[in-house]
Amino acid sequence: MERTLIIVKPDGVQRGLIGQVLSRFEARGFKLAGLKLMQIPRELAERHYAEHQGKPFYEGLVSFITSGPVVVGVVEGPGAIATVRAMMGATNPANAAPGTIRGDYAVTVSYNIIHGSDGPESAQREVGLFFNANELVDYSRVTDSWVIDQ
Ligand code: D4T
Repeated sequence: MERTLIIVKPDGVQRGLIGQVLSRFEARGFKLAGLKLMQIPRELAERHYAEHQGKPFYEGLVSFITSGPVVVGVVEGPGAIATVRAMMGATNPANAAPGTIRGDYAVTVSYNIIHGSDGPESAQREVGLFFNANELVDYSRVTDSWVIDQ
C-alpha cells in the first residue's frame, strides 16, 4: 500500500480550502494515515525544497511555505502517489485541467494550493521529514472492502 505526503499550502489554509482539498482524497477512496496543522520552520522548508536550492523561485518558495500555517497529511491507498499528483493538476495552475485541485482553485504558480510527493523516493523522504512513525496510524475502515480489491 502506498503512502504519499500532501501539504495544503498557506494559501489553501488562508482561503478556507482545507476541507475541500482533503475531502477530494477521502471521496476518491484514499485514507488519511497522518494529519496535522503546523507552521513549517525555515530549516524544515529548506530540507523539503532542497532540490530547488539555487533556482530563481527558491527564496520566494521557502518564504511562502513558512509564511503561515499549513496542513500536512499522509494519504494512503493503491497508487496513491501518482493518483494524488494527477488530482493536483499541473504545477502551474494555468495549465491545470478543470477538475484538478489546482485547475479548480488556483490561477498562479506561486499560489498553487497543494504539494504532493512526486515519486516513491520523495514520498518516503517527505513523509519522514514531516511525521514521526508514532504519528502515523494503521487502521482499517468499514468501507475499505468497497473501495479496494482485497
Ligand atoms: P510541489 O513541489 O509544490 O508539489 O510542486 P510540483 O512538484 O508540482 O512542482 P515543483 O516541485 O517543480 O515546484 C515546487 C514549487 O515551486 C513553485 N514554483 C515552481 C514557483 O513558484 N515557480 C516556478 O517557476 C516553479 C517551477 C511551485 C511549486
